[in-house]
Amino acid sequence: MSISKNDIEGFNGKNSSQHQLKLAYALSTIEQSEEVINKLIDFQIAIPSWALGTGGTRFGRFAGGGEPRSLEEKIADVGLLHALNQSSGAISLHIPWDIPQNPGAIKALAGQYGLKFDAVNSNTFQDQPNQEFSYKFGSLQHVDRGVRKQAIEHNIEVIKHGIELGSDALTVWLSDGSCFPGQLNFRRAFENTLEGLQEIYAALPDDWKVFVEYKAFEPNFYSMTVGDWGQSLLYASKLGDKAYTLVDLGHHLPNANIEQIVALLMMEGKLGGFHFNDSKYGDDDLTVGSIRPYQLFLIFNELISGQQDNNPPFGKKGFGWMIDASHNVKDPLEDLLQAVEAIMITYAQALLVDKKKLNEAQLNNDVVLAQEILQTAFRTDTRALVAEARLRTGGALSPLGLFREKEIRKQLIQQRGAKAIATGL
Ligand SMILES: [Mn+2]
Repeated sequence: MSISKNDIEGFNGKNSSQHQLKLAYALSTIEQSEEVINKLIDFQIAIPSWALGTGGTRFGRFAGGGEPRSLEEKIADVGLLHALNQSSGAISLHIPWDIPQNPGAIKALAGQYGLKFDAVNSNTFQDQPNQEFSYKFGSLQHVDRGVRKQAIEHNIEVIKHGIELGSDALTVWLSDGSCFPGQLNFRRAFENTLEGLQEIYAALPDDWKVFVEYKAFEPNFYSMTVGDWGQSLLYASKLGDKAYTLVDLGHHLPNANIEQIVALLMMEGKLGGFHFNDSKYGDDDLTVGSIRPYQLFLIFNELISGQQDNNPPFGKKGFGWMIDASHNVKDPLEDLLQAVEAIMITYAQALLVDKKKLNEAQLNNDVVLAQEILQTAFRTDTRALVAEARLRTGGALSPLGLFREKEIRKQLIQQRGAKAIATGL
């Protein structure tokens, strides 16, 4: 299933006059419009291979049909998203759900869709068939050296797959921890984990990075061995220059000040990756921007103002930006289009913050003015600028609108069947 240039041009033609009206208003009221459009054009967000199918919960999974049945079909789905929005130019693979059997062919296929391979992800949070040791009591933290060795070797294997595909980063998320007090010796768990990460780190090519992702709770509910940004930063600092902290928005305790975390990680040059989603209570994996758009804006504001020499600029090789959500009740592709849209709108809003005025307000302790400056930017409608960035790069004025108009899900169901289920959670 792919969408043709003609389809996109036809759709854009039909919607052009409406768009031009909105754009003219935006251009006349937003001084930095051109600069914002150019930054939006550069911005790419990776799509994880596990987000293309319907997500399940502990209680059930209600698939919508037409899900990708193979890695090739997953790449086709991301290619479709990218054709529609021109901002989803990378795919992040999860091993072993998506082991490329023929890396050369997979790389070539991705290239046809204009896609690159983002960070590769390891999995030691599940047991795989034929695996010698179980991860029931952890992987890198495990008291048994044999289990730890198996987890280390798996991560090294993932790096090898990534090298073949042209990826340049490994994301390690560990479910290690404990469910009950006394179950774990915290210090031993940390030291074992660090030792394992050091062995994995040693296997990284020179131009690679490793992202250490943290999570406050789940599946372990008493302690997590990489439970917060402090612990992640501790590992990343001890590992070395190629190790960074990865922030997943849903992996914090309720009401955590994520924007402050982002600011300090950037100050230390240790923010490496970002997983976008949203939540009401915990790791809900809801669509980014659907619950707390202002929080997302404040995070972007820090990301933009934290750009320094030791932090790569937006849109270039640097941060690993990825959507990490689960789509239980929405069409996964529609949800991903909404997510990318929300990120672009918010990024554009944050670019509008008057940094100079904000700095002055802060130095004058003018709290009211500081809030006014932030909220003026947040309340600016940047949708026409986002649409214009897409138009200039060959995307659709409304990716979701075209997806629905072409009845793409219906076509995918016809092609792949109503019971096609993607690998993943
Ligand atoms: Mn994540």
